[in-house]
Amino acid sequence: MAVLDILRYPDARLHKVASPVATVDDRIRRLVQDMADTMYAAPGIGLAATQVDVHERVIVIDTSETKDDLLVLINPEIVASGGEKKTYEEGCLSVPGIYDDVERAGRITVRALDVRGETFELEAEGLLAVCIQHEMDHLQGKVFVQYLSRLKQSRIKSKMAKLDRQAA
Ligand code: K1U
Ligand code: ZN
Repeated sequence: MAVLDILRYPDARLHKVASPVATVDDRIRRLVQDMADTMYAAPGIGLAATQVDVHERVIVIDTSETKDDLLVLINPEIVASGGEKKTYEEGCLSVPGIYDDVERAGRITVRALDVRGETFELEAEGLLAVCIQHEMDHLQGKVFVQYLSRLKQSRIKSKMAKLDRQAA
């Protein structure tokens, strides 16, 4: 078990764009395992490789109550989105203690590779759809607070800096 360090906003590395995984091999499977360990330990319901300073398109998610339903998305792409737009109060392990409303597509279809390198498609709605879109934003270098007003973003940066000073 390896619990990795999670980058904290406003770390500039959270804004790097992740590259596609070339081959799903043992290195990627080890990364997936470490990311799952990190997500469950946090605890959280999702984690993107960007958040652990690995800039490849890998996501882990588990929105189950029982925390035994790991979803791994490698090189995910949204191939369809629709439904009524939904607003959800989001949080982020890279912005601890901050929760705010974000509006996103209510239903999506995502295509990705699994840990065996096989392609699959998944239709999602509700919290799973929110979480997939949030994690895919991370792979594009976007943190959910960037949907908020400049004033809120500035206040959040000040709050994070204060927390970092207190922890030092
Ligand atoms: O990307 C991340 O930092 C993970 C994030 C995922 C997420 C949460 C809510 C809406 C969209 C995306 C989190 O897991 S924040 C923590 C959290 O939501 C949670 C933690 C423990 C139990 C239940 C939820
Ligand atoms: Zn996040």
